[in-house]
Amino acid sequence: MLSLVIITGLLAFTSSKPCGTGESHSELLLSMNKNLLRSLENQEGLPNPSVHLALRLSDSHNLAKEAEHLNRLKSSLHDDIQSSLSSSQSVVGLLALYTLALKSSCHDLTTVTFTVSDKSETLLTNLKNQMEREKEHIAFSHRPLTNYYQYSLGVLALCVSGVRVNSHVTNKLIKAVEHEHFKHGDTESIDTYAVAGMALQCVKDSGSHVQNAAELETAITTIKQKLLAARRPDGHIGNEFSTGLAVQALLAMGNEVADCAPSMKAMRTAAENNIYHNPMSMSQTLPALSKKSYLSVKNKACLNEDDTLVLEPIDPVEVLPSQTKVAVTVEVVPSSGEAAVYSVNVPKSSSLLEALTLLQERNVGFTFQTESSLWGPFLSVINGEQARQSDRRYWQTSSEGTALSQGIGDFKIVADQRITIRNTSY
Ligand code: B12
Repeated sequence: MLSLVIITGLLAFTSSKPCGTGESHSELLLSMNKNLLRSLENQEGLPNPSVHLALRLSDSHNLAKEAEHLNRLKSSLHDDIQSSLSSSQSVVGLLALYTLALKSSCHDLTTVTFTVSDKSETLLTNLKNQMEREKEHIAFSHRPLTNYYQYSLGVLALCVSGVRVNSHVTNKLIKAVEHEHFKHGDTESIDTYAVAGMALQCVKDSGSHVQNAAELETAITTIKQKLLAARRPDGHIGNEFSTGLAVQALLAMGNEVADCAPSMKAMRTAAENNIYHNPMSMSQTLPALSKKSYLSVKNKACLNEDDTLVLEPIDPVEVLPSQTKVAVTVEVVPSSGEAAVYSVNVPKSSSLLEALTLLQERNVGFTFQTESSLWGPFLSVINGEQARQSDRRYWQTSSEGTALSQGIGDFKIVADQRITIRNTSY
């Protein structure tokens, strides 16, 4: 009897503070949800459809702010995609995220159109056309025009919107899983396996892919195995930034992911340590922590939604640069292979972007340029040399032989460090 009382007591304790974490699970979800909502206010550049999607998949809402953001997506993001389509650029990933964002707000997708070559067609028709181009590019050169992550997002967005995905399009994704074509630089892209898993699960559930049902099933099983095998000792799947998508995929594919599962614990710890301060990483992680996946967009009804999420005003805190300086050595390896080395002292905890900016201002022959993206500034040109995505090249950042897991805007320099930036093919 006594042992029963103890066990019941312990169960009650663990359900309020799951797995012995400091903050309760629901408090953490609420604080991430608020941070994500707050990110809309500080957003520079385009409104972010991935952030919108995550806000809409949450249990708590601020419906007025979400409606306002939806309008910004329908104007600014829409115009940006329109101009990319007009200049024949491949924007399948952005189109797919835009579709998912609109669908998550239960917006009537048939009312959203783009005009290409004087012809006005719906968002979904444009997405389908973009997917056809991607598919033909794969047939021709074994790679999509963009990447398999975006190709998977395209399949997912069409499928959750109730569009029957062309079986040739799905087959190309199945083949890519079979041939292990999902790479991020020189490592496996767990993020891509995860999105492909959600996309293929959706196709399976829709019952439309009847011809090659066995191959589809094999691909889904392979993805599950890949994700489970990519689990690190600390519980993350791939790395801190792919775990959210990986857990979403496992949930979508019918796996049980308990609150106390190592991957959930790992994400909670990372969230508590403010690893997910980039709104994009928060947007991919929060749904997983609330045990939702992008697949849930399919049946979203937007009825009787909670409207209690309010942002308390916060006093702006001025962060003064640290008095302590750290030495940064930047080694640039262009495509010629002739390395150049630069050094600069920066306040401790400066971002790599701040360090590179300081270095550029010194006029020591180092220059750089960035392109904006949903993740923040993407390093595109160094010393006048562009690493072009169209040539399958990029400026890879690494330290001590290990690729940095964050971009130049987020990576903080806390001790003397040597950073290598190499023009690399992928
Ligand atoms: C494909 C991809 C790449 C490709 C992009 C080119 C291409 N056309 O395929 C390549 C291999 C070049 C690449 C490079 C890098 N990547 Co990358 N990439 C991705 C991936 C798998 C998909 C991105 C995508 O297409 N999104 C869909 C479209 C609609 O969104 P988008 O924002 O418009 O997409 C563009 C940007 O995301 C940009 N991009 C890609 N990676 C990164 C990373 C950063 C930090 C930034 C600012 C931009 C950026 O390229 C995309 C295509 O143009 C994501 C996975 C994820 N979870 O998002 C990782 C991801 C975004 N990458 C990541 C990282 C760390 C990098 C690198 C910093 C690695 C390194 N040490 O060099 C570099 C960027 C260095 C630089 N020059 O600034 C991390 C970012 C984590 C974080 N907290 O910042 C992710 C989340 C992977 C992961 N789980 O670790 N990447």
